Amino acid sequence: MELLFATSNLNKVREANDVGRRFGVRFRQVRFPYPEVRSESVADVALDGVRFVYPMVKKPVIVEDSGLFIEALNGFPGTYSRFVFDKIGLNGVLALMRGKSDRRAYFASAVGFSDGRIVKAFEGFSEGAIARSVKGKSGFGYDPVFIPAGSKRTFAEDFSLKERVSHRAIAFRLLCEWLANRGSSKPAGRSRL
Ligand code: ITT
Repeated sequence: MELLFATSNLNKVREANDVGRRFGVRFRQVRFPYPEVRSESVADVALDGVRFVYPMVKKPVIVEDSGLFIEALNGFPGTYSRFVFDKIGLNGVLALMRGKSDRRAYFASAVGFSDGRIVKAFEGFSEGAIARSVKGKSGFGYDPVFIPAGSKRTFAEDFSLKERVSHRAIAFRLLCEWLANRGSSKPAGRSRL
């Protein structure tokens, strides 16, 4: 099946399709900019976004909101990750982390789905740490400074790991499993009608 994915970020579509392929789901990018509600929760942003987009496309559609939450910075940049990346970049974030011994951080992803009847969010998280310098060329955004738990390399150095364990891989797997099981009573993700 094909599902519309309203996003400006082609990297997200590629990562979604890496998961979708295993389930026979193809995500097709559509560009419908939507306002991002001010919230610290990626699920709130994704649900609000998909409620905005569905009436325009009138077909089953998803949006995804994601971000990097750094413990020593009280969760910053979180849902403002795109804005912060555009303004100060990776070196700006590393500068904010100078002298911090607590390097813990996590990525969060929430996929908001709507078919006009059901509005639902699927969330994935990826725990790890902020590197001391920018490393690797793969992926996008903060991948060169994020070292997933259990690894010594950043997502940008070891993209195959990202494909298997990332926040986005988890959220899209939950979505695809739910799509595959639709009609059965198996619960998945987070539901809001
Ligand atoms: P949309 O059009 O889908 O909103 P976007 O890139 O603006 O695309 P977000 O609003 O979800 O996406 O912003 C998330 C930002 O967080 C993104 O631009 C990256 O800077 C960062 N980010 C999210 N997921 C990431 C990942 O898997 N790896 C690296 N950085 C990521």
